[in-house]
Amino acid sequence: MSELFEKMDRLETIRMPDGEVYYLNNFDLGRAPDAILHQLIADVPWRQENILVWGKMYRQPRLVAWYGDSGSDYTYSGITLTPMPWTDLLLEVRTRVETVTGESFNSVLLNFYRDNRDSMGFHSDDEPELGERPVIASLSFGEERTLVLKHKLNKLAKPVRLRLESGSLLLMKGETQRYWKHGIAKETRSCGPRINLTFRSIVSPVRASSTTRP
Ligand SMILES: O=C(O)CCC(=O)C(=O)O
Ligand SMILES: [Mn+2]
Repeated sequence: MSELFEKMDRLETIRMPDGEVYYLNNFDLGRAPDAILHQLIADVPWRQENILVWGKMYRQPRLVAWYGDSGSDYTYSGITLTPMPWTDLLLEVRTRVETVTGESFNSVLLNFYRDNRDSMGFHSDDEPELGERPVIASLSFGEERTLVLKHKLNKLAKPVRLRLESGSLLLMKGETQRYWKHGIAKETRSCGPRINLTFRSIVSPVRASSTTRP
């Protein structure tokens, strides 16, 4: 992890057993988070995927897009995403994330939560192509939503609830994906749009995967 990141006074280390999670608000993107939100809503060719959960097909409750270096195919919940080439905006954001965290990323999954009914079910980012200890840098734009993390084995470990502010960076690394699941719940209140960018590094493309991410 970069010294720059460790020294940031806005950096919060989330206290949780068997996990390494950091949260930084007001991440310097060089532009207002809202401007980035609206550019992404307008420019990205968003898709709603069908996913296979326990043998049944569902419409994913959000829109997605996948960008990255060529060759960084990614398979989850029965779908394989072939990346679109990086855009100037995504490359600029990636450079800033890499500089601050000291990590490198070759792909990014974009999630678009249109309103309060969009969500992401509990899952771990533990697909084989992400390697042994995946490092995931997650940026949020737009409506504040709650990320809930639950320990997979230790029933005494309290779930962690994090409000992800617009313009924030969440870094998950170490054993986090092995021991914890995370997800974005639906909300009962009405919500504006939110876009989340999760930068990842595909270590080796793999064809099949059994994990599900409803
Ligand atoms: O929207 C979020 O903050 C979570 C996204 C996520 O967990 C994922 O893309 O794997
Ligand atoms: Mn995830």
